[in-house]
Amino acid sequence: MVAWAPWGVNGPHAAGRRMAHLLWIAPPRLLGSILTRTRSGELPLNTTDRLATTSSSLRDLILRKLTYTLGKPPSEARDRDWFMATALAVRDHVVERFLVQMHQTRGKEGKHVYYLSLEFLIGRLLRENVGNLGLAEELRTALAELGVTIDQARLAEPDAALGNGGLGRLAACFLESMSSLAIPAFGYGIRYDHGLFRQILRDGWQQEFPEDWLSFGNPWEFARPEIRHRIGFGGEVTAEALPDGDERLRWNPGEWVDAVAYDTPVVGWRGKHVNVLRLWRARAPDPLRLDAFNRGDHHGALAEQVRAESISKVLYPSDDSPAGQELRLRQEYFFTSAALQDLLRRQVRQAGSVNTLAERVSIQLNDTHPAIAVAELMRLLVDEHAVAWAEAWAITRGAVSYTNHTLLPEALESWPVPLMERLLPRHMQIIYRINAEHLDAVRAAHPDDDRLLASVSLIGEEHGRRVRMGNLAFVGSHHVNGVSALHTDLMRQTVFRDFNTLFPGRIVNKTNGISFRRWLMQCNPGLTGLLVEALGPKVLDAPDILVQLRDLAGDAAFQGRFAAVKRANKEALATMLREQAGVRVDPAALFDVQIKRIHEYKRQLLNVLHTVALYEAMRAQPMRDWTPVVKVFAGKAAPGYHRAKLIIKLACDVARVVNRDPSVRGLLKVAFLPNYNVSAAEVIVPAADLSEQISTAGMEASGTGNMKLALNGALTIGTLDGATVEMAEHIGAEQMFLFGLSADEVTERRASGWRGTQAEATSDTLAEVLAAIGGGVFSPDDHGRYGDLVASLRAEDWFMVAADFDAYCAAQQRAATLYRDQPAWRRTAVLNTAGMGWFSSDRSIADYAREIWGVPVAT
Ligand code: 26V
Repeated sequence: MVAWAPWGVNGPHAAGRRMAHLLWIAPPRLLGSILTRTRSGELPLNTTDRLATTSSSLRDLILRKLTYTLGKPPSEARDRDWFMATALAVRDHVVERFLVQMHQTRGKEGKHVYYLSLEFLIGRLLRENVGNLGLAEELRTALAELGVTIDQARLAEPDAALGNGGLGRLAACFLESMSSLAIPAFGYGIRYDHGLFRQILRDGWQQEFPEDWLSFGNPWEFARPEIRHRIGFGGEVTAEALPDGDERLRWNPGEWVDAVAYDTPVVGWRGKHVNVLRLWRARAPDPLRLDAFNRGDHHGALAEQVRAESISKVLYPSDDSPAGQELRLRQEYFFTSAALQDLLRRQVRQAGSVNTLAERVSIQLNDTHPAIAVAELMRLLVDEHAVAWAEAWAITRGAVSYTNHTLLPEALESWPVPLMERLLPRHMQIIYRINAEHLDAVRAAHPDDDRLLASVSLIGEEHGRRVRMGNLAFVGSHHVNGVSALHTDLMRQTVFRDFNTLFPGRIVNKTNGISFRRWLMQCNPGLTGLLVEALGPKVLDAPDILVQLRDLAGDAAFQGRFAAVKRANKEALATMLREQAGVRVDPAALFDVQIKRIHEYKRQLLNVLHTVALYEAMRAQPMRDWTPVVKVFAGKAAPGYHRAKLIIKLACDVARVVNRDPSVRGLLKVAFLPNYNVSAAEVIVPAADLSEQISTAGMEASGTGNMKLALNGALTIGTLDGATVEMAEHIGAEQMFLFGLSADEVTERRASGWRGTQAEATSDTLAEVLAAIGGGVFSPDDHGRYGDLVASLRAEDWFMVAADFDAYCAAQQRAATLYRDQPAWRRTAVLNTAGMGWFSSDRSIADYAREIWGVPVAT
């Protein structure tokens, strides 16, 4: 008996449909009244008023939602309607928990955490909410009685793709963990009308189309039109003389935009706690200029509205270059200001003044996107709340902390001073003053060190005068953290080297983690059931006991069951690849997956080169005892990142040639799955055998896909980069296929004037692969297509693709060989899962809470 089967397979059945009709004809009696407020304002929380959690009450609630909220009879309902009705019913349960919690904790809440992030990559929420509320079984039965499978409803939910990749998904995992650990927290971000673009591959070329996740409404959110903050832009600063002879500076913005709150409740594991993700939508204070409209100037009448609302229109898909556009700065300031105004209002309401802010709140900046918070909080404290400058600075530095997510110099945000002066004139003054005081202090401690001053200044002079947002965030924070041990070390040695000398101890490490609810329990119920059987239900709450699996790693019976789960998951992925990529694969083959944003430093190109090498070798000797391999690629390229798009095209070109070649039939398949998103990851992650984590060492800050895949029993082929280093420590390096240059070696190579031709000269395989690709073997329609790409590998080879090629192929060889020894492979897979308990985002968040936020955690 599998003790964990929340989303088992139950087909729609005719009896259920008949039942739904009966219920429609005779609507069910309300089971228990919905929570109501008594005259005293207290919630009547006795059990008769609570929503019942039986399957029949859930069924009735869903039917009521379908009927009265959506206005549809079951006979007319489509999958999307069932999803909406189900989500609304589940939301009622979420709200109930929230109200109960409010009732229980009123006045007793401790320090609040505010997580400011321009991105929250949430994906679907139905399964997460149902799973965390513990209602999965009841819901399945309820829907079955209505003639609907849980997957019919679930798959009709659009992904909330309000993020680009790792950084946004981390924010979503962190929110879920904060709720699971019952840490009082708010997520603050932007409610984009359009999230990350939909990717279509047309003849192998990526094309972007807008996605429209809100087009059928969002059942999880609550619009809060009454929660609205004014956000200013432009205008000028005036000085006002005060009676005591001092002067007060006042910002008179030339333009106003309203930020309107939309709240999505975030339920923690076992429904323990509910926090809120508050996303801001931009609205014009005046929806239209009636005078202009009446004059017949219809465009002009709406112009302000269009300008204001463009702020929350669309997520920037930039992952290739820091978005330089003014709109991006407007987005950053917009949501940061709304968040700070919102939390200050709460502070004043609860504590009576802003003075105790730093004791009562912790504001975490997710990368530099909200770094303007440092200046905005100063402005609000000094200009709006009349706090003295020095005290305001102490409050700001006491409340704010900052997470860095990349060291790539080209990714570090900076804004041109003239743009800042035009858009945020008061903030620019504040930044100048912060900088002056900061540089005075540096000068006092290190006289005559102009290099040091230039390096730590908030204003850079390299490409015109620009405000360096990383430096601003650094000086305004009490802690600055990296996201893996290696990344944090490199932060100390490179981008923040001088800051680390000036402020020793300010930089700390907080290795990333992933939500085990989403990335194990929900996406892999088969494996979760097996783990519960083997280790007991405690594993669902205390993932560190996964280490006990080590005792079972050599047990043939356990291995068999572990492998059976993997096999079923691979069959599901095979179906998806057939339907969505048009590629038929054998689930018995080794599934080798690389799923992440397409970027040169992530080196999908290295994987493609190996694919070509393998293909050529198989073709040359088809009768050899090959390990059948399926290469799975998925990921989006930034729309303007031509090289990344070309790499997608190459993967597709190689796929076309390989998949059509009868000489490698049954040996090699290549699939590029279009439109990678969270939901696709939830199918691929449980099905992977081999996880590609092959970034150029020193360039991937952490990675989190590496964790998801290993937790689900994939073996890692990877470089010693990001959190993969720590995974090797927890799992055992001998259970992984590690290869390639270390971060230090990469630095040395680059300094030594390395060229890819040096690798080509010593590797026949590399030479053949480059000749084939460069010569047009995979692009017969355009022989020159990959000329430049190959030339750059032969020349600078910045990402060390040529340099690492042979080592990578050798590691691939080791993986293929091990796969042929299934007991050994399975044992290693079990050991990978066993070593991953530490990588729960609950552990990450508990570390933030204790060491950065000063918030107690009950564990
Ligand atoms: C931005 C840019 C812009 C300029 C050119 C290259 C480049 C490369 C990456 C980025 C994204 C930077 C922020 C980010 O998403 N970092 C990711 O954060 C994850 C969560 O901490 C972490 O796991 C990934 O390793 C890291 O790339």
